[in-house]
Order: sequence, then C-alpha cells, then structure tokens
Amino acid sequence: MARIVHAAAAQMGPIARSETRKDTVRRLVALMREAKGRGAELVVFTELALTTFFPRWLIEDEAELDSFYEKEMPGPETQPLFDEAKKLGVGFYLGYAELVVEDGRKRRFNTSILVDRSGAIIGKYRKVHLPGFAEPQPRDHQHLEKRYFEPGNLGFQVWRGFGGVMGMCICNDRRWPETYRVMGLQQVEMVMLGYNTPYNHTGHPDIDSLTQFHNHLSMQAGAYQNATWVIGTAKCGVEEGSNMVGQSAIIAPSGEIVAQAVSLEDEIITARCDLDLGKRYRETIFNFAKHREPEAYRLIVERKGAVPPPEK
Ligand code: ING
Repeated sequence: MARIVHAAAAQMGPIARSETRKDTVRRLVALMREAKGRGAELVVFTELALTTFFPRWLIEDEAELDSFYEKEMPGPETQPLFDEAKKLGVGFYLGYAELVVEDGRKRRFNTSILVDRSGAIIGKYRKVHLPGFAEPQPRDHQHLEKRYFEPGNLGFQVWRGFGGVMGMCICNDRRWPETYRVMGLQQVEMVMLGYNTPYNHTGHPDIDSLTQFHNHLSMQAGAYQNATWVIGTAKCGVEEGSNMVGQSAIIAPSGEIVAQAVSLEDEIITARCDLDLGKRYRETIFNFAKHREPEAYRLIVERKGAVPPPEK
C-alpha cells in the first residue's frame, strides 16, 4: 500500500510591521482552507509566519521586541488556526518567534512546530543556524537574528506522523548539509521548512545574484543526497522595503521540483508525495550497507586532517 501524503506549501506575501496577529492568522486560515480544498492533509507555512521579519530592524525597546514573540502556542490569537485545522482534519508546520522562561530565564528562539491532523503538537524545532549579526551593521536592512534568538537547543529530530518519518528545519538551516544528514541518518522521509530570504543578504553582488539558484540548490541537494522529500515555503516579496525571494517548492527525493510557486504573494502549491519514493533511493543508490565500504569510509573520515601546506 503506497504511503501518500497530499502536502501543500502555503507561501506568504509580505507581512507589514503594522499587521496584527488577527490579520496574519486570518491569512493562514484562508490558505489552509484553499489547501484543504485542493486535497491537502498537511500544510507547510513559513518561517516567522505570524509577523513581519522583525530582525531587519534594531529594536531596543524590550516591550516592543517582545510583541513579535508568542508566549504560548497555541495562544488566544493563534487558537483559531488550530481550531480550523482540527475542523478540516489538516496538519501543519508553523514557524514563529518563541518567548519562554526556561532554566529561570527569558529565552528567545526562532521556532517551528509540527501539528498532526487531530490538532496535537507532535514536534518542536528551534533554529540552529542563525545568520546575520548580533550588532547593527552599516547596511540598508539589518539582519539581527543573532541578537533576537538563541541557537536552537533541540537538535535535528524526526517524528512519526502522516504515515511516515517527518523532520523540520528553518531557513538558513537548509543551506547546511548537516541539517539534512542528521535527519537522513534517522531515516527522515519529509523535511519541512520555511524561509525569509532577502536578495541582498551578503552585499556581494556576485553572491547575491545567485540567491534564487542557491535557494533551490540547497533544498534539491538535501533532498536527493538524503532520499527525502523537502517542502520549502517562502515569506516573499517586498516586505517593509526588503525584497525577499519566493520560489516556494515541493521537492521529491529524486531532487526534482514537483511544484513551485509563481507569485510573490500568498499562494498554495500542492503535490502528491509518495513517501516510498525515498525508500527506493535508500534501497538502491544510497544503500549505505551495500555501497559504503566500512574500511574505505573509515579512512576517508580519518583523513579529515588539515589541508596540506601551500606549495613553497
Ligand atoms: N534568511 C536567509 C537564509 O538563509 C541568507 C539569510 C540569505 C543567507 C541569503 C545567505 C544568503 O535564507 C534567514 N532568515 O535565515
């Protein structure tokens, strides 16, 4: 019996700084209803889906900064999304800014949760790779995730759900091979992620001109090399003056893009994801037991030493 997940990526256009949680939750509910109408049982929302991408500003007033975080999940303002999901029988991934008191202190994380079709939270992830800076820089828009979030302390886990093995990461994580590999070694079959990716991040035109290419390259490589589906959902368009890449995509374990957004607005894309496709890649091309000669592999790993000195 094929294990099919009818999945959707719920891309979001810009969220204005003035938008309330009520406004954004209303948009998320509308997207979820459209996804359900198109047969989806799992909806992947984006990173920081409840607010504008606030790390683009230096915010020195703590109360104002706290206003961008969720103190509970669900809370009064996000409960309507959970209620709608339960009513529709749809699960979802949601990215948001998490404010908690842990170990006796206030802690801030860039977080995502996985909610099953009964409305229960079955997994939580906290972003490990925080790009940008802790201190303001001389640039048009700041990127202060290191100032506003701690590195994630939950690692890269996987969870059983939707008939398979599910994994999560967030935005910059998708660029790093370890993200997929750690989940791949746990037999992940579908990795969900959201991203807010401005075009001018590094300030180097030769690099920034490849923002779209690197966006898909990261996710397609991660999918293929770990025999997993990858669903990447953008927050995109010109948000408070910052131009961010769209291209939300659903990517098969083959590395092929099977669905892609074409707008820079709220947009649903869907795909019929056969989880056994990943299994076939593990049993053939990426069969560790058959193709990784332990001795040869040990030598590769052991020779990870320093780069030889430059020619005299
Ligand atoms: N944003 C960007 C991302 O990793 C970035 C930062 C943009 C890094 C472009 C490198 C190149 O997609 C977040 N929020 O991580």
